Amino acid sequence: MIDFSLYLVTDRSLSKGRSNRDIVVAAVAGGVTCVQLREKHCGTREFIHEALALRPLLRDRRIPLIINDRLDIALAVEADGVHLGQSDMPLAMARKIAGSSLIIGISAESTDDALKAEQEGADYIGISPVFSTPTKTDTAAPLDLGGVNKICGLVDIPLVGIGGINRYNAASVIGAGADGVAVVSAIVSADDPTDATRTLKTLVEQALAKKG
Ligand code: TZP
Ligand code: MG
Repeated sequence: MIDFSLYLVTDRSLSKGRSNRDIVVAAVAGGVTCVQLREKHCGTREFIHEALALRPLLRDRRIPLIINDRLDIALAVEADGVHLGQSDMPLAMARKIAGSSLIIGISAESTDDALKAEQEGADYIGISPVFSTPTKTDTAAPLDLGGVNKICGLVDIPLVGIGGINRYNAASVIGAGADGVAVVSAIVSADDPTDATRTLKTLVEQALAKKG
């Protein structure tokens, strides 16, 4: 079973000058369980360079490395998975190319998106945005906890909430039914990313334990 409970999504533009590697090393020390490399503004060669910088340190700790958007890069760097949005390569095509061993995660902004992703064989779903967030603005309206709860009741594969999640609301997202929380700024922009990760980890573990 892959542990998606505390899922870090990188963003170099929010990391206050620290590298992806700096942030990931710190988050690993704090107990992050999954890392997605998300690069929206660089070329292919640089994206590969960033992925290769993270791969050994995550592999040694058996923490999955997921590549955002780019199946070709995920395969080329032998990452553990790829995360695809609704306008990226269709899941069926990605699965055909990648085979069954690559983790494929899908972004869903609605119940229909989530059900379709599950039917088509996604390994997990990122439901978003849970809350409004300045980190990503081209999103649907926030699902809020009610929307998270509804989708979680209909889908059996792992569901991770993303969007506006922080130490003050992470437990409520798990309480609403999510298997994990994915965060960008709550870790990437923290003055002490290890401490921020540790705090989130405790909250998420407690909330998961409560559900039994
Ligand atoms: N996808 C949906 S919302 C989002 C992404 C990448 C951004 C989440 O960022 P933050 O800072 O955790 O709100
Ligand atoms: Mg995408």
